[in-house]
Amino acid sequence: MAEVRSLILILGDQLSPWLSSLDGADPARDRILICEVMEEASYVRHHKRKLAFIFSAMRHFAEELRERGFQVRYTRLEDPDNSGSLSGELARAVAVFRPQRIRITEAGEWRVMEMIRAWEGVLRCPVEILPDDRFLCSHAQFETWAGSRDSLRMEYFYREMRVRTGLLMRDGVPEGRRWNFDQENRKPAEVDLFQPSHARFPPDAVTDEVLALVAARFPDNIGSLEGFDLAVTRADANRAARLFIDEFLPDFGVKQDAMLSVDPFLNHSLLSFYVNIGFLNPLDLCRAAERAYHEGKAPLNSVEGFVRQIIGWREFVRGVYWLKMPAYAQVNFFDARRPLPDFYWTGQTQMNCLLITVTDTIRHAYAHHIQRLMVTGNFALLAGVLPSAVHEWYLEVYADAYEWVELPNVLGMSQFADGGLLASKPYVASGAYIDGMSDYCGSCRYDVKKKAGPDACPFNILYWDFIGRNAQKLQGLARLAPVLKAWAAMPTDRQEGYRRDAAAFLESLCASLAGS
Ligand code: FAD
Ligand code: DLZ
Ligand code: SF4
Repeated sequence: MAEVRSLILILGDQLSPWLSSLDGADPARDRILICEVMEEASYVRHHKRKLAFIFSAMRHFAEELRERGFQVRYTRLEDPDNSGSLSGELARAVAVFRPQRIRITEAGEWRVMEMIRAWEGVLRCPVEILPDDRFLCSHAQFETWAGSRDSLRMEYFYREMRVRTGLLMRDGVPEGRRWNFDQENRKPAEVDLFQPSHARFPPDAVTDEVLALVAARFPDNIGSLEGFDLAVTRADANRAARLFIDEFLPDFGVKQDAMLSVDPFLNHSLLSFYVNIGFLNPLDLCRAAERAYHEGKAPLNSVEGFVRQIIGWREFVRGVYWLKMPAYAQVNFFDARRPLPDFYWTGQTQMNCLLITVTDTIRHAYAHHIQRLMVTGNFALLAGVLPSAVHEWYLEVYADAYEWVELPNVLGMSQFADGGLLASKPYVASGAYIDGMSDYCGSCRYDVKKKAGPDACPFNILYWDFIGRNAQKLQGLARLAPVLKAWAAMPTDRQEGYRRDAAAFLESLCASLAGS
């Protein structure tokens, strides 16, 4: 065998032909390694749909590289000599190819980077670790931006990203002379009889094989494989992106925060699966949205909102993750200790908003942002659930979840467990918010207007209990000052009533936990 120059290991969320480790790769002299391993498939109990999506996407991507002339060594999960770990599979490939060096693009997760850093010593082969330039902001650029700030605010970071990328900029000024058009967004939910349908991709033979594998090997993991319809090739992911830009982007802004029982997707893009796995390039996606604006096909409030999610929030949370890990995984500002209620796994609860959000999650391995933030996240925060348990749930149940994006969204944005490093106030709300943005409350066993007694919406009770319980820790948060003032002015017997009702409700959750 001719001497192999580079052995290029491509991870399951690095499925991009423009990956830095593939830059300059030579099909004649280099070999590619892609491996399905139990270690990655089981470090948390991923949703079945997430596993099927990742394995099928990996298998299709290996084929795409072969069609481009590359020689790909691919380990399937069921291969009898699969060692079960990335390190083990790499060692086996090194023994076969005896490459001059190993090349890898840095991993998205801290856990995997620690592993990679050990390889050179263990394998006695040079390991070249390249930056992941699929992200628009490098670690060094983010560190410089963060500087010595005590709190990091996405809005200011986003403005710099707009200037840096030139997206929606005109002569150095933001398009429409404003950075943010959220005032025009955030309309409540309404059934739209003309709502278009999102892209669906029926399984091919490769996906069918993977579905059978996941069903057999992961029978107890959460979720359903029924009606699996995710894109597992780059070509199909691009089709989904085009359909989003043409059909859904125009109303993306106004419907962004709405929640509707009959439609879990509304005008959301459902593209995070494909961006995070590497099928779609985030900058190209933003440029396509910007083009739609310039061609008069989508309004500025929608296009700006979409671009902000990607070059703003997505890059920002990744920056925070790498700036603050590994300590970030342990934060617990409110000292919350409660276990995650069982209904997060089953959907069995009488709270209709949670029933719908968890059922959507079990079915699709997807819930949109406001469901994640203001229903499941809001409830866990109000109830005082242990942040690491909340984090683990989110990492398991969503098909777009990788720790670099999930952890800061959960611990920072949703649970305020970092004490305000990432968010300016905790995202807590009573039932009125959910009622205003959704059609969930009308058919709920609880009464969203009631604030006391057994029929009162639990969010109303838990909200004030949370404020009272944490009043001291919340002092100094300007955006919560009116709420803290209202709590302080509340008659003691009403405060006591909230505390009592909350304790009884949380006790009933514990009882159902014990009985489950
Ligand atoms: P859209 O609403 O269509 O948004 C467009 C794109 O913007 C998304 O595809 C995504 O790439 C990006 N985006 C939007 N918001 C965020 C954000 N806050 N952080 C990063 N990217 C963002 N996103 C993940 O990709 N993986 C996660 O594991 C994840 N966990 C979350 C947990 C919590 C508690 C919260 C509040 C948010 C989480 N998000 C996560 C962010 C967001 O909810 C999802 O990106 C979004 O719901 C994906 O659906 P979509 O593609 O239809 O998004
Ligand atoms: C999430 C995941 C899963 C389920 N399986 C694999 C796998 O078998 N092989 C692999 O290379 N990657 C997998 N991944 C993605 C990795 O966990 C991912 O690279 C890390 O989350 C680092 O971002
Ligand atoms: Fe959720 Fe309360 Fe509305 Fe029921 S009444 S759906 S618990 S917000």
